[in-house]
Amino acid sequence: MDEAGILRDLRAILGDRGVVADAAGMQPYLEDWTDRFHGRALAVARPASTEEVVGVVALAREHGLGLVPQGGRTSLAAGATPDASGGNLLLSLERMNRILAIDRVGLSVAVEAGAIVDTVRDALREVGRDLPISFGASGSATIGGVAATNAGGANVLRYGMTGRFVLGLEAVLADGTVVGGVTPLHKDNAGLNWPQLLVGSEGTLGIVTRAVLKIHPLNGHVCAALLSVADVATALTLYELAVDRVGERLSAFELMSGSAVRRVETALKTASPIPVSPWMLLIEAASVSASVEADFASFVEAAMEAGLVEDGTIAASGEQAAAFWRLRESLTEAEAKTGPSAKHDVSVPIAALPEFVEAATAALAELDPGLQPNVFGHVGDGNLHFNVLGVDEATRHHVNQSVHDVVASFGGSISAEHGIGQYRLEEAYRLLPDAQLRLQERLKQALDPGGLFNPGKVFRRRPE
Ligand code: 2HG
Ligand code: ZN
Repeated sequence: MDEAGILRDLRAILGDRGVVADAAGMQPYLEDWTDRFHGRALAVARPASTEEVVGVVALAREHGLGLVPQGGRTSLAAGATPDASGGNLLLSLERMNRILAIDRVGLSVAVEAGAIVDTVRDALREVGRDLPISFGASGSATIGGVAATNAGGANVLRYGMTGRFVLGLEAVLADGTVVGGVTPLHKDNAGLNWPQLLVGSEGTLGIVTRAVLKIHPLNGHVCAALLSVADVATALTLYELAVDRVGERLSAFELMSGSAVRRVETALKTASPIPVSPWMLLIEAASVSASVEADFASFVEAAMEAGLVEDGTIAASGEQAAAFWRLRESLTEAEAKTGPSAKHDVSVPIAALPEFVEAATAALAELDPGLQPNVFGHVGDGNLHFNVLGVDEATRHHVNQSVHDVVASFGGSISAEHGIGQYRLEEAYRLLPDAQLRLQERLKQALDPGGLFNPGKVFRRRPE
């Protein structure tokens, strides 16, 4: 069938509101956040229900069209951007954005996949509950997107990755089957834990249409400190002290290089609340009990007495804490403002962080002494964004390879939280163990033999 016929059938399934096919309307759906990948597509399908998703999947299967699912389009791995062929359909879940049920006692929330993370979190906070999935893009990212990509963020050291929140999913498979649902069961060992197979699959194995997530008590007492330390080794000593003194109430332990913070000051005209030093830490603890405040203050005092901290302050108000977080969450935007960069989202064993930073810095200097790293990340997860400035798409592969080779020498991961998408596809096939790649290919073959879902992401395309 020709393009016009496919669009006619799509409109019959979704109605006019459910289809965007004009160039201007489609534009925002075709670009990735970093502005590095630009794709083309036949149309954007915007279903309003699971049944409509089933209809779109059937249409795509019938015509051999790739289907690229999209949430908030904030992927840093171009996981939701179509390729340049123009032969794919985009599947935006943005109209499926309802909060279906909040269970205060049962500690769960059921939502449609297109619900925005912040919207769900705000609704929960109104009733004294919380969804501590915390990262800069949470105002656009959707629950379906963060579940399908197993998104990370600043609270992972305490609550785990998004997959840890997932109690259940509803999903549409490539053959049109609707599997699962949103009954809030905290325990369910009846068979395989299949929802976790879709977690982190980046839309390549099924389309998440609904989710039921575990929620947490809203911590009424939150403490934040912005501290400067001389080096990464000292940051690690401080982390150990925080674990001892603050325990399970520690909710964030974020590292920022001084040069990354300076970039926020210059590119975004936002001043750092404390003088910029070689390395800075944003540390947070939270609890339902006020006792966390005294314990946090005594931890910071002990750190200062031990000479681990060069300068710093504990936030005296919620506004000051918010200013600390604004600085932290502006690092990505400030980096983007300075031009194209080679992104690295790596993890190594936590104790190896200082040695890794040294080795990766040395490897870059050897490759090209002019290369400038822009480093920040999540100490408690052993996860650093060891990004490199001024590297465009034509040359970034050498830089990626050089940093990833260092990561591999530490037994680390080339993606701690952002995923493979299309950005890291070649590096995944270069560095992931063969046994893992073969297992992944077998799962893909079993669930999506026609290669319908998110072609060219996570999995290499099969030869025609
Ligand atoms: C963060 O930690 C995000 O702020 C984005 O994961 C990291 O911009 C990046 O590379
Ligand atoms: Zn991160």
